[in-house]
Amino acid sequence: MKDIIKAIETASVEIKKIIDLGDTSKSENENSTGDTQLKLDIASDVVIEKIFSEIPSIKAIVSEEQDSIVNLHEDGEYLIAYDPLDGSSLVDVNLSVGSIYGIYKNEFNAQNIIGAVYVVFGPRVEMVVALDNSVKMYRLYENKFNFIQDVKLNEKGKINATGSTQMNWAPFHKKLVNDMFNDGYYLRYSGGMVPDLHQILLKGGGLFSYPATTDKQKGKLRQLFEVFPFALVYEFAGGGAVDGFKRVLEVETTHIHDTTPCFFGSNEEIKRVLEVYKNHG
Ligand code: FBP
Repeated sequence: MKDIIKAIETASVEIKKIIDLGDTSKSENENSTGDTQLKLDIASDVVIEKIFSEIPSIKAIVSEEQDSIVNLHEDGEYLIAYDPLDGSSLVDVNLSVGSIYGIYKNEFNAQNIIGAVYVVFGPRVEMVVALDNSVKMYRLYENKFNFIQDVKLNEKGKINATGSTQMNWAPFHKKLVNDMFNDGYYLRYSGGMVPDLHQILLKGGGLFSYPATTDKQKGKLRQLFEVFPFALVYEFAGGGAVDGFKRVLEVETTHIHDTTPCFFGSNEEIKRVLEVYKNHG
């Protein structure tokens, strides 16, 4: 596992250079879910695949930017699903973005995720590693990631990060969100999943929601690359992650690019979501 974390550190130093110097324009290509790929997405993906291809313990990888699984080392122990540069469309407006990695064993599904790493490219570059029921944060300084702190969520927070298009919200979801604002929660939503979830983790708690909507019945965020890794981080940090009705780590995956509605937060907020949604199953 140490070689995988080291590989992610190396890739992140390279991706930081791509973000600083790279071309933020659109490429000619579309990924398998029909999104036009930015040149930054492709450049970051190439860096990660090259570095992972040299790690013997990695059996196979799958990228959000690619259609299918890439087999690397037959005797490898781990499978890695990753989003090379989540929220990449925010780079040209100089907002924070991130890379997300889910580390699986035997199969790409929620039951087999054993570790997660995400890297925030913001005013500072920070890496958060969730392994063995603990969550640790590191910060990049002079090409080296230094340990900063253990990350733990409080039982209840103050942040409300409300994803997706409000006009397509179910009335009961709109009520949930508004009731939280009326209870004094404050809005913090950049449109970048990585910095938005990082803020809630470091500010002690709250709720990030990307629900099912009338236009996206299965939500937007991808299970293997985005949702399951952050679910492991939030659970190991003492919070929770649900799809509205159950732990998101009980969601079944039938296709590598499946999406799911998702809610990440401290325990009080997760209970509140389950309470509201249970009557609307
Ligand atoms: P990409 O994987 O295509 O970057 O999309 C993911 C994302 O940008 C998340 O980072 C963010 O939370 C969400 O989509 C924003 O979606 P919306 O603009 O619909 O709220």
